[in-house]
Amino acid sequence: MIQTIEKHQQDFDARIGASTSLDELKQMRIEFLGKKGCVSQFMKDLRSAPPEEKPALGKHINELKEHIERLLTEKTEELEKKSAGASGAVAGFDASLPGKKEIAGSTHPITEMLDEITSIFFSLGFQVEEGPEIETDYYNFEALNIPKDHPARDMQDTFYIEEEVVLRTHTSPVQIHVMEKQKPPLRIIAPGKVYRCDSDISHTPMFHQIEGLMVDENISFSHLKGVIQIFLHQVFGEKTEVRFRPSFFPFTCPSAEVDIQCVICSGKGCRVCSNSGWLEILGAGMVDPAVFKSVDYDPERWTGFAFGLGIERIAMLKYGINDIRLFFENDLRFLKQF
Ligand code: 2U9
Repeated sequence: MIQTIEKHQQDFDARIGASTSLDELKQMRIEFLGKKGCVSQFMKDLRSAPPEEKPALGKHINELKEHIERLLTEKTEELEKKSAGASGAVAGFDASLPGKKEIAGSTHPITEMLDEITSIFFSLGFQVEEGPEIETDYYNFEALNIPKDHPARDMQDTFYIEEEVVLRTHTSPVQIHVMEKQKPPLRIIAPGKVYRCDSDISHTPMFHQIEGLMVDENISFSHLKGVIQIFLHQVFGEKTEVRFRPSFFPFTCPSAEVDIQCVICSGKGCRVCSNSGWLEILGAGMVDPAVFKSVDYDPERWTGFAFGLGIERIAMLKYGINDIRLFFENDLRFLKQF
């Protein structure tokens, strides 16, 4: 019997050495270790062997069984590794199954618009300045020549934290802080969140602004027109018509509102432009001498222009969005379009 056991081991060793597939190994496991396999048969034969031979025979059979199990396990791992290497798979991973789609995040359309506008002004030599969203009455109103009885100061329009402390209603206080610290020449933009008590289809209590300020000797309204025209052509296209209308702001004089030809109807007149053919895009003007006095700039020597625009409004016109609230509802069906 010992010779038969050894013969089976030699047979097994030859076959496992030559085996090349996992199917072959499965077949060998059945043949050698299965219920009807040779190891089971040796165990049955052991029962009828002479008692004095039983211990040695049992030891041989167990050694054969352990030998077969060990080699089958080793060879299985080796062949699995080989096939994983070839297909790029790992154990327990089925490369033929459809993959899970990774959902990638994307930049918010307002951030995109802010970045686009910032980089246009950056290319024109403007530096980005930031400041606090909570401001004193002085920086938000007083230093900007906004009189005590101005409607913007009303509690209906401004969020008050304390009597003299507000959520900034525009980013203009940033320019005041910068002018207090730096002497001209200056070329800065101030992007950021601003707050006003207002909520409807085109107003939200928080929105984003970019304001710009350029101060130097001999800065004129022509410089303002040139910079604004370059900016609007870059955002809405080189052929976009731009017009300046007289207006009034407490912090600029003269002041203007700037329109572009309606991007929806190309000036023919439609619902979006209230049939005027024009869309109001931003406000601008020459810095009022009273503002320069409050930061100790000599208005006889320095002149400058300033402008302000709402990011949401520009994004709505650029992308044809009719409700500002869509920007803040975080509905992925809306956000994924940008
Ligand atoms: C300083 C001096 C002057 C900033 C300006 C406007 C005109 C303007 C509005 C546009 C749409 C606000 O978001 S909006 O509602 N802004 O029309 N802003 S001039 O003038 C300044 C700023 C700072 C020191």
